[in-house]
Amino acid sequence: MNRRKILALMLLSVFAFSIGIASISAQDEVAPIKIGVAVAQSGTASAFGVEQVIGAEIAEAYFNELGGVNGVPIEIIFQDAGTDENSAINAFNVLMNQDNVVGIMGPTLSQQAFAAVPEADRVGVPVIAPSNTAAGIPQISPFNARVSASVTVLAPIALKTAVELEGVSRAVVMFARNDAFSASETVLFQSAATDIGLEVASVLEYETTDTSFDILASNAIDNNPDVIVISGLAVDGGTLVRTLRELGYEGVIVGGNGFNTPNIFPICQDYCDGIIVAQAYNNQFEGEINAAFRALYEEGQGKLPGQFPAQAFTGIQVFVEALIEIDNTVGLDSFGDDITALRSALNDTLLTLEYDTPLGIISFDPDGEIIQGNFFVAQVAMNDDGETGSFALLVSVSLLDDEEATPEPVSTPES
Ligand code: 1QQ
Repeated sequence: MNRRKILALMLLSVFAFSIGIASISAQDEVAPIKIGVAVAQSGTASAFGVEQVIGAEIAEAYFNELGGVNGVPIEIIFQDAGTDENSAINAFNVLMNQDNVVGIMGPTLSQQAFAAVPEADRVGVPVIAPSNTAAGIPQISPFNARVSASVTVLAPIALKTAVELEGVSRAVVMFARNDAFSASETVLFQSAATDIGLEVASVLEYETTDTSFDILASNAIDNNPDVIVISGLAVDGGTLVRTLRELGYEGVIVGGNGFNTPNIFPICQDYCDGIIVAQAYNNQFEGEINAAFRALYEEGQGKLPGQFPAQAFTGIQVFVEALIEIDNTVGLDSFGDDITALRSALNDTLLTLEYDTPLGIISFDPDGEIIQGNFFVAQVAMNDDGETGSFALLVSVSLLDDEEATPEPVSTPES
């Protein structure tokens, strides 16, 4: 081969090489689709929020591995929504107006949703609530849907189980009056009590910011209840449980959705043992995507997932599958730079689909209320170390086909 030919070949291969590079980097540079996540990464609600972050991160990796939105990756942008209303409003505004996300999953608390969702409504950004369970959440805005089953569904199931399994008859009901979810849930607990013939001896109020519960707990115990039903958040609720037990209460405790995180275990420790709580997710639920989610969570966390990361995963799944549907029908490209139109199409589309998720098959009613069939009642079983424990499955409830099954109790260690 003469030098000219060698040179030509070298040039050709450099050219081919650079084309290769160009096409790879062009592929890498496809702008990802940005989805905002505004959950509590600070303050007391981070007891729930840190788990939601994990669920969202697993979803991001999982769906990108599957090809994202027809080859376009998703990118989750996190903004700490804190524990109060203003932090949630700020996080929403940054995500909508600076990060230009197509939709937002958040915030953590219903109390924050009533303040922050109207902001998204004004801009026209679809919001998926990962954990807002108060009555009226989907109705805040046509742009708001939730993957977190309402207190309307969960509260009666928990109370009915306590009556059936523990034979209780006289209740004291307690709730945090400064929290929208707790104030909403207690109404459901109280009416469910009446429906099933449980006497409510007293209804006692407190605030999530309270730190000493001695007087409140004594009041409750003085009413001689055999069941105490608590609607609060994780830190206050866990501390209240500990105080009730320290003051000698030995009856049944039913906790609301605020008790659905293993992050209560270090708070009430051994005293968490036995708390009965209704759940919208159980990690033993059979289904391909739940098995995949559970394995990824366990691989990263060394324990099995609870309800909050599962709902967060599901919220991201809803956005991804709705975006794929839009791409398959009208094409994402057809929106050009018109993010307002894309956000609106995303909102319309996500409400119409059915999703096979770790929570089971779900869909939405026209308001954005979740339609879900599978629910569970669990009982906290603490380990000997007094710091870790699990939500042991007591009852599975299938609402869509009206079938109720009581399986063998299964241990599902979340921590
Ligand atoms: C709500 C709740 C809380 C327990 C969420 C973490 O259900 O605020 O609606």
